[in-house]
Amino acid sequence: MKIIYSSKHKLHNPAYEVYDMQQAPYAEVPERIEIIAKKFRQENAGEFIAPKSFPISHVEKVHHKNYIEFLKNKSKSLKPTDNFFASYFTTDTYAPMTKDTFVAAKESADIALTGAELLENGEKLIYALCRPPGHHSGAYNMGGYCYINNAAVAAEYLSAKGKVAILDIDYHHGNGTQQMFYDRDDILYVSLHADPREKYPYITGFKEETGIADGVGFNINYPLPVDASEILYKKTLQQAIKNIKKFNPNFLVISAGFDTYIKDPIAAFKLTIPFYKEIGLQIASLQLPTLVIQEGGYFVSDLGDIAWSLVKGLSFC
Ligand code: Q9C
Ligand code: ZN
Repeated sequence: MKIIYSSKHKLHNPAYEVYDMQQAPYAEVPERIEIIAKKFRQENAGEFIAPKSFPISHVEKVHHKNYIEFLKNKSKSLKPTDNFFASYFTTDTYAPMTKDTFVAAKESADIALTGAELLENGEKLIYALCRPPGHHSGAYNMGGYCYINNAAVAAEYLSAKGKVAILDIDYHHGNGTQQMFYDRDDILYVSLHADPREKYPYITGFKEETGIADGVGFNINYPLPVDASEILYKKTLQQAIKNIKKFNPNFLVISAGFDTYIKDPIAAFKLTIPFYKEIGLQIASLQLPTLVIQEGGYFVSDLGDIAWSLVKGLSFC
């Protein structure tokens, strides 16, 4: 396994989010990535590689240019202590902008692209330590701690070389990723997540959302009860894996969120640390070149152990 990492994510460290009309501590903290990186170093999980800088055109294949320019110019214009909530180009109050938000988000996308390029060149398993996360960011919006959709940027890059399946195992539906590829038959999006009637992002993630035009049948949502058990999760994942196999992709991108963990402070699934190895084993059974993109996960002290458990399963091919 190769691990793509940069310390630049630390530059993005918002002071607070707004929840229920009040300032609340920002859950998406820099320590999230540092604790996973530390665990991977301790376990000698693989070679650490710094990201290459890719042209912004790769990002603008899935995001609208006007949105990316706004993100870049507005970020730069802020004062070092600003925690700015945009009133457009955003879906919610969980993605404040700071002076270095664009710098960190672009670096996060470069981490994903560096991983995608290595996969293209024959690498079998890459772990992209992306932060900020991406799957709630759509063609022209930030939201839910996300600014640039790293998994989508990587999938778009890989789609030039073959068919791509995206498996999203974050607790929340990846509304941004779904939107970007909703009319495409060369990129399959499959997601397991909490019922959107009760949990963020609330308005997408229903099983009736199967794609439009050429994309019909290439978007598969598995909404689950907000407190889903390991047994139900395992059964549902088996269905998801079966559908990915049927699609017969050349590459697999995993949107790996660890907010499905039993102790996660903002979620309620019941998954335990050893269960992530089971998830990894099921994914590995596909025997595909696999790019893991870090998404959510907020019980910070256990994120290293969760990631390592997943990797132990993934490496078993
Ligand atoms: N007070 C990701 O996992 N809801 N984003 C926060 C908690 C926003 C999650 C409410 C959830 C966004 C990448
Ligand atoms: Zn999430």
